[in-house]
Amino acid sequence: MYKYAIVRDIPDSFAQCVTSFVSTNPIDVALARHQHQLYCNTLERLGLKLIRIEADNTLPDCCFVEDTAIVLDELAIISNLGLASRVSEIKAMEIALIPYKNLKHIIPPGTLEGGDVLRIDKQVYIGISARTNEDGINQVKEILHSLEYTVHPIKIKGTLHLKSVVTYLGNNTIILAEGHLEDSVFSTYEKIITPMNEAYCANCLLINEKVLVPKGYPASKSLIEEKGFELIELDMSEFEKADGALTCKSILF
Ligand code: CIR
Repeated sequence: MYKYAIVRDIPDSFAQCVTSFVSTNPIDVALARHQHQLYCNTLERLGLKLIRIEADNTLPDCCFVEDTAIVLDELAIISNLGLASRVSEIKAMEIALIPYKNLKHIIPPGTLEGGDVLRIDKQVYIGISARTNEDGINQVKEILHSLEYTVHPIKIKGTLHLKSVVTYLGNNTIILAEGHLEDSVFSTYEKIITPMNEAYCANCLLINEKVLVPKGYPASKSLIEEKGFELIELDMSEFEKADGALTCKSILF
């Protein structure tokens, strides 16, 4: 069961974040703040105590805290983000985690972003992406070796992070967007495959037996419900425009 969620407020500069999203409809920062508040309220309603980090207007992507650390029961690993404009985001995360965890660090030339890290019990799947390199993954392996975690590097294609296309729902079941991973990966799990036009719904957030899903993906929602999961829908429109999804906006432990 998770007890804490680290979240970070939305900076005034959020509309200048890095994104591959092409749209004539720019990010509405006020709406993003409203959606983020509902997200935070939902985490609290699910029993989590929020650890809230202030926004930094010089870091437009700073609300995507997931990328800045991997937090496990035994320790936390502070990332070295793969995008220069985001590297300083780790400072506030270190300060937030110091009271709770022993900290380790990924150091250059290794890079790692938490969005590439999917942990399921003692299995740690890490996407090799434009943001996370093999050196970074090897450093995680070293750090976790004595703690009996198994690290699995995974080649991904056509997506920002591993967790943009696959997340864990509980009950040995993953949700996955087709076409970004080799078929043999995750063969031991039950799979829910999102329809092609609903790939964004492959990022869901499991919190204490409830599954948060982005609003507006009805086919995926039905598939998840058919498997018996309890869902909570949240509007993520302004974060989707920023290439961000549900897991990106918190670190749970
Ligand atoms: C970025 O490109 O770095 C941000 N705009 C989005 C990061 C999303 N984070 C995540 O998937 N864990």
